[in-house]
Amino acid sequence: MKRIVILISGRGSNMEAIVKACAAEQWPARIAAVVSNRPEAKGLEFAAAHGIATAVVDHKQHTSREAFDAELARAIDAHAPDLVVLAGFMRILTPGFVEHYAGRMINIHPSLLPAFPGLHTHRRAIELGCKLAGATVHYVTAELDHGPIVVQAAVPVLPGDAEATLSQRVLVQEHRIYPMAVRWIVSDALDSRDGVIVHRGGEAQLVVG
Ligand code: NHR
Ligand code: GAR
Repeated sequence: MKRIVILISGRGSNMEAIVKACAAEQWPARIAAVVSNRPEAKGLEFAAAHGIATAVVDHKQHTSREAFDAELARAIDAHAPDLVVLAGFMRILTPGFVEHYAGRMINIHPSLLPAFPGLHTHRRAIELGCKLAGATVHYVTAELDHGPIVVQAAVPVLPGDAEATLSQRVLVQEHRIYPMAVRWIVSDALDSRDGVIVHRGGEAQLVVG
């Protein structure tokens, strides 16, 4: 059984989708803990209600990113994870922290990377008149939103879209591709070829919503 620790900062709907898929599809894995940097994160309630261990490491209680990351790593490593899943986790992580979890930490980013790394992806896509938007699951590297891509989902940007309508359309697809990506990893279905992640069985690593 692979052990998964999920990091959240807020609502936790992606975490919820992963918890539910893990149970429904009987993955060879368990969600060992959910950790938040915000004590008020809504997702903590869902995790606790499902019998999952929760922890809070409040970034506001730490004077530097290094000190916060050290405490965060302690909370995570208490659960000996095989995989760390960033699910709406909103703190940039230091290179030392990323190195400690190299090859076993993934993130979902709400854009079609390499377009729009960083924040406010949907607003920026609308402002620039993009016709296609989406989300990307990628391995986390020290460079923000730049790690090897596991799977992407694409959705149209529709006339009249606002940040709220576009982000909702993308979120529906996030809830499809993030559980899929985690399932692939815990069942050892992925391979790295020249730095590119490929599904050994040839399953599509693109979802079009
Ligand atoms: N850390 C590293 N080193 N590499 C990545 O690829 C990371 C990461 C930490 C988080 C998620 C990412 C996203 O999917 C992620 C990927 C937060 C920010 C940010 O600017 C940017 C990207 C992501 C997450 N955070 C502000 C900060 O100062 C705080 C913003 C807030 O609290 O609302 O850390 O988009
Ligand atoms: C998701 O859309 C996720 O892609 C995005 O925040 C939302 C979290 O929702 N992540 C980031 O913007 C990371 N910077 P959730 O808490 O309901 O999963």
